[in-house]
Amino acid sequence: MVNDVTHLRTCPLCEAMCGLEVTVQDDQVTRIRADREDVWSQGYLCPKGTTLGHLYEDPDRLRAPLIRDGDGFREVSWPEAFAEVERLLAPVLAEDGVDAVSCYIGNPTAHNFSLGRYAGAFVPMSGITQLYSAGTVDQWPKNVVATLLYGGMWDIPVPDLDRAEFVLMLGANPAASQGSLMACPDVLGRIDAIRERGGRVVVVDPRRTKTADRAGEWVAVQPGTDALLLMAMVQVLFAEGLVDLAHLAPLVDGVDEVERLAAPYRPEAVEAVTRVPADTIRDLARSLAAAPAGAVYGRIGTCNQEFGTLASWLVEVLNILTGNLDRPGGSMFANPASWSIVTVRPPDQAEGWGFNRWTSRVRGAPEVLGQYPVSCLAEEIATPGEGRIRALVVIAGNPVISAPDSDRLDAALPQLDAMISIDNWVNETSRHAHVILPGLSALEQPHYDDLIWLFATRNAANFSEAVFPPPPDRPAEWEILLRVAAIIGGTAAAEVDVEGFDDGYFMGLVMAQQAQAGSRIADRDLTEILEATPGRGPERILDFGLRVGPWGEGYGRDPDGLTLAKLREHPHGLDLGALEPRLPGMLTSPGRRIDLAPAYITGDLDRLAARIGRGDEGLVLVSRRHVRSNNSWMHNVKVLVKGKDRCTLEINTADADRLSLVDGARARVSSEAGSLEVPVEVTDTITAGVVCLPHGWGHDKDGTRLSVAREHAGVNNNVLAPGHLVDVLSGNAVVNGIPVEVVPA
Ligand SMILES: Nc1nc2c(c(=O)[nH]1)N[C@H]1C(S)=C(S)[C@@H](COP(=O)(O)OP(=O)(O)OC[C@H]3O[C@@H](n4cnc5c(=O)[nH]c(N)nc54)[C@H](O)[C@@H]3O)O[C@H]1N2
Ligand SMILES: Nc1nc2c(c(=O)[nH]1)N[C@H]1C(S)=C(S)[C@@H](COP(=O)(O)OP(=O)(O)OC[C@H]3O[C@@H](n4cnc5c(=O)[nH]c(N)nc54)[C@H](O)[C@@H]3O)O[C@H]1N2
Ligand code: SF4
Ligand SMILES: [Mo]
Repeated sequence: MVNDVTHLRTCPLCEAMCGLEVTVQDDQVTRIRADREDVWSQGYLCPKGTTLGHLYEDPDRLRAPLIRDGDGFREVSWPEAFAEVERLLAPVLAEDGVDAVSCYIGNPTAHNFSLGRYAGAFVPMSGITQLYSAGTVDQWPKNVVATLLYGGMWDIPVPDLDRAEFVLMLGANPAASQGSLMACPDVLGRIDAIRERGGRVVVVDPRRTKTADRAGEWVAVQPGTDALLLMAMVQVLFAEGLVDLAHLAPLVDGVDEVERLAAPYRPEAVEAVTRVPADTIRDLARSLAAAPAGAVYGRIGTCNQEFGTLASWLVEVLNILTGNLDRPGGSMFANPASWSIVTVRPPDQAEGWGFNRWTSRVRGAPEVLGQYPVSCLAEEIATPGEGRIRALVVIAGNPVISAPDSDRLDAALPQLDAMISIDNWVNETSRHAHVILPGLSALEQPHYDDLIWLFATRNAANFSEAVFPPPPDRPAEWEILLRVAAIIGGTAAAEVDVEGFDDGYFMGLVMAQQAQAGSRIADRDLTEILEATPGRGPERILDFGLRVGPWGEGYGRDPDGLTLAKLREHPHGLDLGALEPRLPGMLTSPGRRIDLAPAYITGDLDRLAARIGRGDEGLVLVSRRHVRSNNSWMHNVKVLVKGKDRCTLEINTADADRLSLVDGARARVSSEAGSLEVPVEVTDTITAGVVCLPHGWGHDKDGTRLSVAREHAGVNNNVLAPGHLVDVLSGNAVVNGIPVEVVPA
């Protein structure tokens, strides 16, 4: 049409980072389709990417701040909202100090241009010491392992899918998730290509997922027992003389220790408990060792479970013992074009890192990488006494749905003296807030991923401009974060100098970068860097990150190098090539060596050994995702939720027959934590003894403003997840492998 304007824009919804072509007419989105010329995604997209316009236009999306008014909310101006934040926090801070204030950081933070870069400012500036996040229902085990093996909590290698000949995938379903801690558009296409070039992909999952179907090889596993399966593969490698560290040999300690520890785990010793035949385990170990290059990759199914850290550790151990770490076609480290603060060791952490430096007030849970398990949050709010959390800032999170023991958290939040949600909707969590501060819609802000490029299967860079100008009176989320942090830190709401705080934060980033080993600006004058990097907010940080990054111009060192201005000349993105080996240079572990058998991890092996003797547990529950859903927050998009009910309990035919359940009938599912009713879906794509619910549903609570989601409410599987169940080493929630009882409703 005549007035149509087409914008290029990276989809911010998941790690695939698809390039989109967004066509608009005035302030309306008329069409979204894949950008076929995007150098990274090359025309790939999923059904969610085309709904950014629906999110933008959603009448339920908040465009102004809300403050609590009786049982409901009232729209207010931004100055009024920040004044209310100050008014609510003042007594808490005066009486109990900042230790009574906590925050929860949710998943979209990792995908949001502003929030991602300024969460790192919010925490130190506010002085908040008790921090919770979705990370402890997600990848905390991976963070622990990366820290202990490679030195940094985000040093997580990814399978080099473009060159691998053998991939063993555990607890991941990229057909739904589109890849996780593995940023790659069109993972299924990559799986096809591996098979076409004569390679193999094997999927280990209690469910025969669409990913397993595409891979053509499915290994059904008993939930929570991946560590035993992987340990037996390690045993086979040693027993059959298949260990070959190749280029890694000079860097790695502890190989003999791993051999000794793995010795008892013969495949026959674990086949009953894992339900994986010994021959299959031997074949997997031999195939990995024999492949010219291959990788083991484990994701959320291997993290959100009883032995999350051991399983995540063994993924690395197998990649290392077969010489596949850091080799093309193996498991490699990406090299992001833009330097990120997330790669810096926190100032309070010693070399080698300390765990259990302090413990939680109520249950005595150890701190792990600065956080307690998210399941502690409810009790820390609800249990009276000194040190109780009285105020909470929720940043782009919905823990009432996403955290275990969710009914307890739902009951605890109303006991807060002050709750501030930085969120774009009134949902199950933010309905408890006293103040809701909405961010801009994705299309109203620029975009460049930060954290996600650390997990890319190929190096690239892509910046997108905002599609729509932000409404004139609306602060971006980085500004909201700075203002709230400043208020918690003791500045009067009316007096917050956002630009001053932003300059302070930016200077801190520059100094942190200069202190890094190998910094290209170590000897440069701070004011010179400041003057050479004009601008403000996340764009300035990005420009700086690109300049000091591996392809950057380095403030004059390489005049042809990358800057934000140069990247802007590539609206379809800039391809920076296949992953390249980065060891030992990128290691920040003590002595730049890899300790394959850290005592912190191997100390948990007795618990694993004891699992072998623990018999059949009856039915256990696991979680799943669907490509048309995104955690808890996209169920208000009509085109995504329409059609067949997707919040069903998957159950195997044999179990259904035994329990007199038929497809479509309702079942009551109960665990020690709670109980719910849900329609069943009888299917042989799930192993007998396992049932499965998607996570992120349960939108029938009063007081939300999600008109579409309410019509497709579903049930919240975290009502069933007992909060005390955590992976011991990481504190990560166990939401997979929960014992449940199922009866006809
Ligand atoms: N049983 C079970 N539980 C799980 C999981 C599981 O597999 N099984 N998975 C876990 C995992 S991996 C994760 S990451 C967590 C997710 O847990 P959370 O991060 O707590 O939840 P989300 O559903 O991602 O909610 C995101 C919130 O951010 C808001 N939001 C969306 N976009 C924006 C934005 O741009 N700005 C702002 N300010 N707000 C925004 C939404 O309205 C919503 O309130 O759930 C975990 N919980
Ligand atoms: N469409 C969509 N995409 C998403 C999300 C979403 O909600 N929807 N969420 C995003 C987020 S925050 C994350 S963290 C990622 C997660 O991305 P993935 O890790 O790929 O997550 P899932 O698709 O849930 O697949 C996990 C699989 O683990 C299996 N599983 C459960 N328990 C076990 C076990 O004990 N052992 C093994 N081996 N397998 C097990 C489940 O059956 C399931 O098939 O997805 C991201 N992408
Ligand atoms: S796979 Fe879908 S949600 Fe993920 S980035 Fe691409 S279009 Fe967006
Ligand atoms: Mo996640």
